[in-house]
Amino acid sequence: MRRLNLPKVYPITDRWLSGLPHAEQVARLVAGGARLVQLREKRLPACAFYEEAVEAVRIAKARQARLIINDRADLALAVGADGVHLGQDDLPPEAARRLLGEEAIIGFSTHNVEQAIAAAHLPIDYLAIGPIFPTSSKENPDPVIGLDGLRRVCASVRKIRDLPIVAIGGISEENARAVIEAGADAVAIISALIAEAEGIEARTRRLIGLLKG
Ligand code: TZP
Ligand code: MG
Repeated sequence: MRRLNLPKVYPITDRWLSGLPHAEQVARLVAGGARLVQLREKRLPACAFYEEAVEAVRIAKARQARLIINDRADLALAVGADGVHLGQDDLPPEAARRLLGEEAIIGFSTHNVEQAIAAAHLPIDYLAIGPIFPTSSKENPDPVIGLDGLRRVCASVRKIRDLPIVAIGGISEENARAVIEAGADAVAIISALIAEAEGIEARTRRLIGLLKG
């Protein structure tokens, strides 16, 4: 299987935190240089999310950025997104792979070493691990694993397979470099980029600059 070339900064949208439609968040994130964005929506009805996702895909494609849909392989397929991000309780990655095909990007959330080891055997393109630090962007988050937990996950997964690892949870300008130095290929971020509608583009550009090289 090919190895996904992940940009170091992987922003995730949140309509309720930012107060902006998903497509507008994507427009600001890609204007700031984001190359891969995830749409994360837990409340809107599918028909409303679909409309926003169609527009978000259009904006991302115009800037050669890739777009991933959280939770819903059916929506990812319907809107022509680049892939889907699945959690432990979503459609199994094998089923999403059958639905979306070999070219689709499939990401998978894990929360501890045991889940990460199991995930390394799945047909996925990247593994997400977290929360690394405390977060208030997720309801009922799993226990924080810290940088030591991240190091343990990276070491365990890489014994099995060269699978890109995305760290998530409480990551900000202040700690992002330490997260990459602990072994993550990328940082997935909600609040530190989009919690305030004003300045999304500038914050994205700054973070990408901070992690360059
Ligand atoms: N999964 C683990 S932590 C988290 C998710 C979706 C929330 C990350 O948001 P933030 O604001 O970057 O901590
Ligand atoms: Mg999910």
